[in-house]
Amino acid sequence: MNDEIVFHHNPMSRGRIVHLMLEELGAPYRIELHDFEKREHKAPAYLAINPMGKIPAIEHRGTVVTEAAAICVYLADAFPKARLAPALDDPTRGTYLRWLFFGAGCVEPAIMDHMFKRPAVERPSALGYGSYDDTLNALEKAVTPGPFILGDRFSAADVYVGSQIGWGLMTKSLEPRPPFVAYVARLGDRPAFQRMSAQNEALTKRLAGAS
Ligand SMILES: N[C@@H](CCC(=O)N[C@@H](CS)C(=O)NCC(=O)O)C(=O)O
Repeated sequence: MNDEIVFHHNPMSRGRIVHLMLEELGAPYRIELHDFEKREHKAPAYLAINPMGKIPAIEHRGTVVTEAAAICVYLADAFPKARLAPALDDPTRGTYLRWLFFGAGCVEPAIMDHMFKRPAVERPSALGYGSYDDTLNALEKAVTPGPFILGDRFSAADVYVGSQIGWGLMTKSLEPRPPFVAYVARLGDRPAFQRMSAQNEALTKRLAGAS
């Protein structure tokens, strides 16, 4: 069986989350770069892979996976030797899934609405994330006391939630609360993070040279 992962990527995108996951995983992967300027992500060949025309996506063992959080969960399970997910019968899997889904379902829309200054809605209780403040207070609990979401054990939940916190701090869409800043600094010290950053710097230059 061909076990290579095909990774559809753009270095200025949520593809960085998956790139970090792949570097943490240590599994073989090949990057298919999509130039946003050239609208390569909206070409029919890519729309056949991801009808949303969005990055990231992966192809692995004949299956397409899209959605950064789903890709992280999928890869952690597909490559258990990397120990990036608790086993199915490990109770901490509940905590792991809880914060991964919270990241995708609550943190992401909360910080996006905040960044775009979307007007307040009539019934915030109908929003899955409720309010920006409640979301941040819960998120703070996820990374406290740390060092990781599962305590001493680093997991794919840190890859996903940590990437969102890092992006939120960088874009100032997330309040720079000390636990967030300290958590992101810890993740940034990891060799996989440093490899991912260096590779994306080079990929960004390559795309700039090609446009
Ligand atoms: N829900 C998707 C969002 C993916 C997404 O929005 N990707 C952006 C880049 S960060 C994109 O491809 N934008 C290009 C476009 O929509 O034209 C995920 O979590 O993977």
